[in-house]
Amino acid sequence: MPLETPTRIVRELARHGYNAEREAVTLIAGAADPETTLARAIEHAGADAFRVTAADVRAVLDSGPNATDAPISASSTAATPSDTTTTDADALSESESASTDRSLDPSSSTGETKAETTTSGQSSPPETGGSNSSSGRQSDPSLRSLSITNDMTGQSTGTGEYGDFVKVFKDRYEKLSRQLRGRVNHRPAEAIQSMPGGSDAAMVGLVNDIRSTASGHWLIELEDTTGTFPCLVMKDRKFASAVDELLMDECIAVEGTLADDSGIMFVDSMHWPDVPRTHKPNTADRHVQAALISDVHVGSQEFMAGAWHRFADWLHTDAAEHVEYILIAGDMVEGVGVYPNQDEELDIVDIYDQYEQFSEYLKEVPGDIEIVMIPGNHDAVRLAEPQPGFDEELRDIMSVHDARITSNPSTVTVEGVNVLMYHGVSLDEVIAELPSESASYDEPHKAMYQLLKKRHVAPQYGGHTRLAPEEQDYLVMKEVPDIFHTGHVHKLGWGKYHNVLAVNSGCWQAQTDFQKSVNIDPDAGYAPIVDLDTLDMTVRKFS
Ligand code: D5M
Ligand code: FE
Ligand code: ZN
Repeated sequence: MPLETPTRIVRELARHGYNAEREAVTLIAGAADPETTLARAIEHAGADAFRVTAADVRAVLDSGPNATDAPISASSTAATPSDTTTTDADALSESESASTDRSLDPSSSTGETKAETTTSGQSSPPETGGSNSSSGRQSDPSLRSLSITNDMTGQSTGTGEYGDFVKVFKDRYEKLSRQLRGRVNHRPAEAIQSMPGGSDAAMVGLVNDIRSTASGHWLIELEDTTGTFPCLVMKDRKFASAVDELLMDECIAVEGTLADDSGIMFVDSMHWPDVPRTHKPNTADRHVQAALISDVHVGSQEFMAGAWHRFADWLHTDAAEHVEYILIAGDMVEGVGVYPNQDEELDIVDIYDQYEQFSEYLKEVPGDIEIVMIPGNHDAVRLAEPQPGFDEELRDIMSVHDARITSNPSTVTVEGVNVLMYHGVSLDEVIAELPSESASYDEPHKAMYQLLKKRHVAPQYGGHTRLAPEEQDYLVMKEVPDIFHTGHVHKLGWGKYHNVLAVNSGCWQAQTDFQKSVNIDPDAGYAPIVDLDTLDMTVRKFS
């Protein structure tokens, strides 16, 4: 099989158990005889290496029997990578229209693709290989910075007993009430109960109950660590519509006046922990990009291998030279037994085989790209959130790319930019419970705005999202992220909320029978690419 595309080369290397530097792949693609060059580069790398480097390929090209042909062949075959980028260019131009079409919030997305010319930086003749260092395709790993906070893998202490629930809600209250304390002069529920009738009062609490009264007003019961207190929002108040956006167990503050008998508070204002409007996001101090993807669903009959190959191919081109990170927000594989009758649509029935296959697809990604992964509801970790990162056996299977594996949710700081990664199961609930203007499958980023406002990735306990009580509430957004990245709903949507870039990244799985039956039309085969120095976003289409 001719090795005319980077993906083919990467796959061939992977078949031999090797990962590859991007530049190595480019050099092989540009060689007169890619097959031989590849075989000899593998030999040069040696059996103990796990990566074929550009130096290996150069050594082969410089020293081989065809060495004298090399400059000619390199320049004459410079067309090879350019040919392959024609395909990429198609993808790019598609993505240009896609990104413009999909600019749900044009002010926050550039809608502009930054395709490099396909000739720049490619295929320097091997003997001048040193000059390749000027090619932008070479990234300098020493410039990178990546750290993870809030990883709870191995920290789970929950036993599911009553005491754990008390602890986790107490911690939630502590963390979120702190965000509200400076804004209202609140008193504990217990103290409010004994205040004189008619007093002004304020309370911070978790929403314990929401009921509409016979006359159409809203009765919200708030709970703090001392007790509960009923708060009445009259239907004609301007902020009454905000009650429609409330979820159980979220933390809010109210200010108002007590009734004559001090048995209820008439609410005059409501407050959320929220993201300050003045939030100034951190940005990288060099031009570097991250691809935000999720929901790969390898093992499903609907997994879009072709789109994935095109994405991987593109990553090997100059246009992707600044993509140094890929953040994957869960659902690496389709899993087994996740939904009823799911097995009828499985391509790979064994969960470990699914991860093996996922690992094969990961190998197509240039070896120098840093990958961070969190699990989702289809992955083989506990379903209840927070979900710990993959266990040793799965890490071992996926070790090929040395990806960082962390819990769902986690905050990943990339070049100074705080990216909150969360798979997104609670989005189904936010979309189901809130009015469609506030959250819908067509505008998943708006559902994300609600979570940012509530400063919690999955507020509601006991509903569709399963939560596991732990010593602390890992699902609280203690710090304001600069980027909030989710997946799960398989819809692409992005926008800015108080300067935080919210991105729901679509999927790599075509519509399933279930999705057809409920009219979910997934956005499959897109890769949102974020400039970490500006937080501008470009969407590239590979499907
Ligand atoms: O789910 C992708 C999206 O589709 C997410 O919004 C849930 C929804 N979904 C998919 N299959 C089902 C079934 N069988 N029941 C309910 N909801 C479903 P993901 O879990 O990421 O595949
Ligand atoms: Fe999914
Ligand atoms: Zn999911």
